Amino acid sequence: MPSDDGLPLLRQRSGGGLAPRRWALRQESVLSLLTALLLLGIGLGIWVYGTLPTSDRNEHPYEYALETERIHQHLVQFLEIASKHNNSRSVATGHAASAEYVEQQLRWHGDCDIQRQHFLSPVWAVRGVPRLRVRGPVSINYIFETDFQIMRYGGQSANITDAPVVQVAGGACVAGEIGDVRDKVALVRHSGRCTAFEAAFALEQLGARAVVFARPLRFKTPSRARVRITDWKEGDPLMRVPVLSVTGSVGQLLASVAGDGRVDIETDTSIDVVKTFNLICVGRTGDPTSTVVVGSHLDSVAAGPGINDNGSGSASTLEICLTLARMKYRPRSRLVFAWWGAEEDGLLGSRHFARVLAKGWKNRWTDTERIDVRWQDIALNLNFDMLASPNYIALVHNGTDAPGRAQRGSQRIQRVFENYFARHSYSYRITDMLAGSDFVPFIDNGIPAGGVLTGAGELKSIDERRVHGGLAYAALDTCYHRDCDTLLNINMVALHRMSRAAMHAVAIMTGRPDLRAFLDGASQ
Ligand SMILES: *[C@@H]1O[C@H](CO)[C@@H](O)[C@H](O)[C@H]1NC(C)=O
Ligand SMILES: *[C@@H]1O[C@H](CO)[C@@H](O)[C@H](O)[C@H]1NC(C)=O
Ligand SMILES: *[C@@H]1O[C@H](CO)[C@@H](O)[C@H](O)[C@H]1NC(C)=O
Ligand SMILES: CC(=O)N[C@H]1CO[C@H](CO)[C@@H](O)[C@@H]1O
Ligand SMILES: [Zn+2]
Repeated sequence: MPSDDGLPLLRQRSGGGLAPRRWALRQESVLSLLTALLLLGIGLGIWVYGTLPTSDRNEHPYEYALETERIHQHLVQFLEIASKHNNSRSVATGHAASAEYVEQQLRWHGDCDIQRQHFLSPVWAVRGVPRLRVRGPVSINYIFETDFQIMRYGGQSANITDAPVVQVAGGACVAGEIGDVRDKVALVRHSGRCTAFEAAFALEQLGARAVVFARPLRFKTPSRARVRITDWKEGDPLMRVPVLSVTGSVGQLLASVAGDGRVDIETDTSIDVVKTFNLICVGRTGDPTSTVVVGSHLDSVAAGPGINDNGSGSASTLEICLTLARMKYRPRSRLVFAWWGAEEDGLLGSRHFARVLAKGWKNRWTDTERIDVRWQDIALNLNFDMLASPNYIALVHNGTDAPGRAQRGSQRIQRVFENYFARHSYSYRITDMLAGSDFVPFIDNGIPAGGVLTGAGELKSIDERRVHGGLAYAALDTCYHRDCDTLLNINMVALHRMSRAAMHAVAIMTGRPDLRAFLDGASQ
């Protein structure tokens, strides 16, 4: 992989992306060949330098017009906003201020109509260290995070003392089989055919004071899985009683005392339902029946400012929008830019968008808010989440993962990104497109999607390091979902390459006269 491709030298944090050169030739036997190659190489180099970059630049003017430094400036603003909101841009903290900044930029320099789409989002927080204690001949205080966890969205604060434990038969999935749990702590050891939320909620309805899920013995740690309806919406229930997860061995002990053993559970948590919104900017030109939705999420997790995750995606989306406006771009297909809210709480913003547009669902704001997009008019979705992980790998979503009607078009989108990386001789890898970001509601509702990203908490292997450079045995983003996800966590080379990949796809897709036919595979 070339380490110098004519890019301005940007601040690079950890060497991500610079691959070691591998010398495969044995010098002594091929000296003359080398000389010939060298001359050829110089010739080629002059030719490439003289012609390719300029023609490539002429063929892809929008891609080259995108300035990484401007994206960085938006990130500086996001960080400033986070610092004024308890170091976070989550739904409960700096999200609204981030959206106001984006809106202001769009008003001043954009070429689209700004619309807000409001929805409710549950916000969950653990405010103090919880306690779990078994009373018996020998009392045991269990250790938080080692022996037990509070599952996410697992209830309001509670102070339960000396409550009997009862083990629930089956997976707590069939009300008739559950038995008497009223005023008891329900222990569930065998997960059944329903989700953790369905089991926990059924137990709460039957009067349980708390629910404890024991993990199978092979797991050494308790779980922080979510006990909430995945695509929660206004009106749906949330857990009120505490829901804990314990390791298999703690579960075994609790089961052995069930019947006469008693426990204390103390939690200091909160679930609040807050109003948040998606920020949508609907383009003024281009064919509305062939709309391209370019999205990224604007919120961060509560734990940190989210400058890579996912500020890098939303800042890039913003700058793509502003750059196209500056260049007076006239797309053939209409462009709609979206900054989703509440992604970190389970893609709630993009799910809300799909629910309202695809399914005609109404919440109490639907009638007063105008969103000028019809679901059947959306040709595709491009999603840009994390684009600047310090130890990055350029990742392209695998279109074949998209189900049913969305698959063919998603494969086409994947190819467009691959063409960009191949043209620049940048290394990249295909990654799945199953879960984890805002493309999900699109592919699940028949709309092709795709996108690029640079990786999160997963470790880079030695083989990947050989191909993609950077550090082996280190996370692609060590600061993923942590308070150190700040400007220092931004790899400028990654940001440069990935944001231009994004711009490339936006320009190629909205520049085609036959976008729908192209996505159907009918046209090349
Ligand atoms: C600020 O964040 C810290 C750490 O996440 C948390 O403990 C604290 O309660 C937060 N304060 C406010 C006012 O939200
Ligand atoms: C919980 O209840 C116990 C016993 O009633 C009490 O000693 C303890 O202070 C309570 N804890 C909280 C946080 O209220
Ligand atoms: C893409 O996904 C399909 C199935 O979803 C899988 O068979 C294929 O191997 C994947 N491709 C790559 C390059 O990972
Ligand atoms: C690319 C990537 O890792 N994006 C992350 C953005 O935030 C969501 C929600 O926490 C993660 O699941 C995604 O993985
Ligand atoms: Zn995240």
